[in-house]
Amino acid sequence: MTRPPNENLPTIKLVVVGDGGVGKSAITIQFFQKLFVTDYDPTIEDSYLQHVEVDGQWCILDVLDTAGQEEFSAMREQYMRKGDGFLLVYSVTDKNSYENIVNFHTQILRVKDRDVYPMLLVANKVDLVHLRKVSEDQGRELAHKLGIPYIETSAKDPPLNIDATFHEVVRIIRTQPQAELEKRKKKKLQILSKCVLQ
Ligand SMILES: Nc1nc2c(ncn2[C@@H]2O[C@H](COP(=O)(O)OP(=O)(O)OP(=O)(O)O)[C@@H](O)[C@H]2O)c(=O)[nH]1
Ligand SMILES: [Mg+2]
Repeated sequence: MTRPPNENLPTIKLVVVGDGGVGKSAITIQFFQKLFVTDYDPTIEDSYLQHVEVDGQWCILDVLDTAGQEEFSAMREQYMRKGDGFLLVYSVTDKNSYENIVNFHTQILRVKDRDVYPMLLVANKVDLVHLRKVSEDQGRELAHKLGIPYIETSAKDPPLNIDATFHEVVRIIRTQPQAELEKRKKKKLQILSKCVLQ
């Protein structure tokens, strides 16, 4: 792999959220270490740092793998403040984890005080076909309702869409601020033109 140029690269902070046991750590470790962790060891908080090239542009990816277990939920607001973008992960074998996504989404928007924020809905464990409880249609429907993109993953070997997930959220982060700025500019212009007309 070619190394990034020795210059000041932008750091992108990603936060991986979702219920306990959905595979947040498995996805993150598969991306950073290229291996599948079969044991379930509930996370308190882990972070990973790596130079990553997405669409020919290098950045430093700073990923926070969070605790899904309810007992650590008090830490949520604090890490949500730090994220430039979020992976909202549920397991297709766990309906509750799917239903809970809306709470993570709402809390992120509230903490960020924004109507939209870079997020990607991640439907994990799609390799467990016979245990699947949430269909692709249901996943896409939720993503549509939340106004965010959707991707299906498996952290198990051979991994499915793991690199694509991290690359996609970087793309969303890179494009969203511009869209936000344009929206604000438009709003400002509308207010100005109203003032001039009055
Ligand atoms: N078959 C399969 N198992 C998975 C997949 N992802 C995770 N697992 C398994 O599911 C269990 C929980 O995975 P974790 O990554 O530890 O879950 P987590 O979301 O980090 O859980 P918390 O740290 O408690 O929030 C582990 O036994 C993993 O091996 C997947 O894509 N397919
Ligand atoms: Mg974990």
